[in-house]
Amino acid sequence: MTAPARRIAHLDMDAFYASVELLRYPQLRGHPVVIGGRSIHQPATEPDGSLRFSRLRDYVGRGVVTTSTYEARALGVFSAMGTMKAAKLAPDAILLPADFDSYRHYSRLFKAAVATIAPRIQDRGIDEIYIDLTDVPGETVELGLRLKAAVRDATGLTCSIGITPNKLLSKICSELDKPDGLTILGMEEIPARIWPLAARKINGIGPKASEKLAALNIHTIGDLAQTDPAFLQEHFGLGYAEWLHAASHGRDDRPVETDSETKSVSRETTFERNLDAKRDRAILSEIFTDLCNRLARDLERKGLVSKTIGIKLRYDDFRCVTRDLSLPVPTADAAAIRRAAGECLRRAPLDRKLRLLGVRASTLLLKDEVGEVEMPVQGELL
Ligand code: TTP
Ligand code: MG
Ligand code: MG
Repeated sequence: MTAPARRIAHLDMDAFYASVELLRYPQLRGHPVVIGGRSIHQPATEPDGSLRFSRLRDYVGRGVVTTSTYEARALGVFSAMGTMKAAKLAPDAILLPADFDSYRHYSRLFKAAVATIAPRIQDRGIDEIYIDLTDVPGETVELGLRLKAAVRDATGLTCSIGITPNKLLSKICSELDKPDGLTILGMEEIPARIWPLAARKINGIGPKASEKLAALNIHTIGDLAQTDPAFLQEHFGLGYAEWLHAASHGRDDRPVETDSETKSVSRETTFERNLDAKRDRAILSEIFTDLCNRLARDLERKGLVSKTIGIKLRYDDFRCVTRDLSLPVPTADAAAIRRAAGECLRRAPLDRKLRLLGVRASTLLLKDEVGEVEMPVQGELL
């Protein structure tokens, strides 16, 4: 019943904006360089044709550092630091203004290069993507090296990649060996390699949550994994506590959502106590209908209709199953969603207690694009 192991990569470009600038000004390679100036910090051409670069010490103003090369980071200069504060740490660092058109250009180039090797890509911003490598043939290490080489050939830039069974772990791992890194990790390596890391390394544990965790004496991901979920629930509420617990054990079943397949909309809920499909039938049914109603409202609000309705169940042993059903007619109707989800539920094993129930609508279309759909007669619905 457990899904076969996936192979998911997270790829993030190294010091992205700064590295693009180094392509234009290769003479700056090896120097501390900071992006964050204004147009007056554009390099000036001297009468002899050479370029005169601004230095961080020339900066006056209230701006922040956008990013910096690893040489500047060695001096303590990082993204989001006040530029004048950075100037105290690294007065001789070169300062350049940002050129977003170039960054977008190189962003498109590196993503296209990856797509020639692995087409299932989810955009995660200008300099990072998730890649589903599950069905791409080849050894994991070789695939990782091929991806890096393709990015380098297409752009002249380096990136760092994490490859693990899910997005959560891969996002953590792409950072572990930056720059120019490749980190491959299996679930069995979580205690040794993930648990020693600070809790805030988990994407989804922000500054507020990590501060709150620290106050509870939970500092590392391992501390979190060892914490009783009931204790977490007292302090963070059920849903987030449950997610914290799963994340600390490296569990994450989110799919890589490519742009070509329209993304999905989903609603899920973790029960206050585990529910039995038979004995708690009434309450389960009520929760189920409520989820479908909310999902229908989400679709309505976004002007979407869905052709695929799915459910997700998590059992008391934390295993998950999903089931889905294609509809003959795309819908955003709560009753139709409830019927389809009910059909999915009948196809799922219900012999264990349930901790979580979710409903998902995918294969989404804009309602306006679908236009008037002729309703099939009742018999054709089945
Ligand atoms: P990041 O991938 O976070 O950083 P990076 O690529 O510069 O460095 P790293 O090697 O650690 O990945 O962000 C990508 C780009 O997004 C970065 O080059 C500049 C921009 N950015 C901001 O504009 N503001 C910020 O606070 C951060 C963190 C990044
Ligand atoms: Mg980056
Ligand atoms: Mg990034």
